Amino acid sequence: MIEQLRAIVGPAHVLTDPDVTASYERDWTGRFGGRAAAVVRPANTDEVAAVLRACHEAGHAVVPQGGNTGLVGGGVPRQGEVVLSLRRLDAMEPVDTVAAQVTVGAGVTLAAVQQHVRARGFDVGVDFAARDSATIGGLVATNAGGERVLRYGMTRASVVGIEAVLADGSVVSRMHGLPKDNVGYDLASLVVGSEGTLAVVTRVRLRLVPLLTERVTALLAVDSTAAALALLAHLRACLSTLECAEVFYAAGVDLVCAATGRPHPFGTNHTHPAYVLIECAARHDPSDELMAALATVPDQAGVRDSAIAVAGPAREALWAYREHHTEAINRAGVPLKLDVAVPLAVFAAFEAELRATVAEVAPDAELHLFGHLNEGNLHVNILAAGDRAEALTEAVLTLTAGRGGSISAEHGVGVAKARWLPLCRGAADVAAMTSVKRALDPGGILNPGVLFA
Ligand code: 2HG
Ligand code: ZN
Repeated sequence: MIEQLRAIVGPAHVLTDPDVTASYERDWTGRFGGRAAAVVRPANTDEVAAVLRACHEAGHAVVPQGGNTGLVGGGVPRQGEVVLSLRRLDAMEPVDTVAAQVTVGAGVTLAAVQQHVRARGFDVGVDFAARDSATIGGLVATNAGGERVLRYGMTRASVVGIEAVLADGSVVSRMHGLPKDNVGYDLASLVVGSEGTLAVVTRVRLRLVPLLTERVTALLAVDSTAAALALLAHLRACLSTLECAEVFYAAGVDLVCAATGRPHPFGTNHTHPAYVLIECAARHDPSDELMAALATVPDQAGVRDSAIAVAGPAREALWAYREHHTEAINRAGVPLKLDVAVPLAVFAAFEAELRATVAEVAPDAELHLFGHLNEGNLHVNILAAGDRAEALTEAVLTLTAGRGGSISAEHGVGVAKARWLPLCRGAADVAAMTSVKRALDPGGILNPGVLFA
């Protein structure tokens, strides 16, 4: 089969030397990975189709991979699969300025698309810290969320067309970008968030948003999670330009400052229980609107301190406290990562319960919480979990599901959460999903072990 793959993509693009394949075989955190039979790097949709046909006929499992920034083990091999790297599918078509859409290859990074469309006065609705490596195909396959979900929704909301290859090598494609198209099942929507288990995304047509060049960022120190939520409710009600609302806590700020050498946001002697980072964006300077909104924050809202930045570098300095969390945590060890969301009505109580649960199950572990406030989405990062990792996962996910939450808000299920799928999805849901999987991938070659344990 390796010979067949070499004939399809050319010998230079079938990698088997362990020194070369290593970076494709382990995830970014170092938590997941295994050996691949080979890493195959096709150049276009036809080659992807031929590779899948060959693997389908041989009954050989395939793990599709984009920028390898996933956090749930869904894009790295486990036991001798073929890794199908989509990174060479990096073509970008000109921006369709009339439709406000663009078509790009699956292997283009988010940052490259942003740069491409910003030059024409547009922007991508999705954004997050891994933008320089994460690829559009991966964003689509995982329905990536990020920092602008408050305004623009998850990746699904930005997808108007998909070309994808099914397990047997057949190509499904709907790339005309019609905002209205009710002819049959929406296959694109089905593929979004399917984590490489139903099809391999090769090209994507994205709906673009206007480029909002005027931005103001504020970091607010608050008393508690309840205060953060009260602040959010106030700001959302009076700001038409609100784009991001992120939350993090004292321990995370300490870690980021230690890892990056940055000063504490409000001076070393002023660490606060919780921090809210917000950003407003518009065509015209949104500072006045923000200042007016902040001036009317109710006294009981528990805001302790604030910093506001308009200029690019000053805004980046505030964002750094949030965006360096992942990296700073990774430097301290290999964390257990969970990604949960609960309804905002129970968010504050949940945060307290979560801390208590972790302390009870693993008293020596170090817990870092941060995330996307408006969506009730907390990234639960636990260092020094030791042999308590499984027990912690069980306890945190059970607690989350019990509060009406999601055990994977935006990172996907991957292999990391597959065992716990039934916590969030009923028997009929799982049966329907299994039927879809069997129908589209009867040989079970696409990303086995992901989504379904
Ligand atoms: C973020 O919001 C990402 O920064 C990564 O979703 C979260 O590292 C994490 O746990
Ligand atoms: Zn996130």
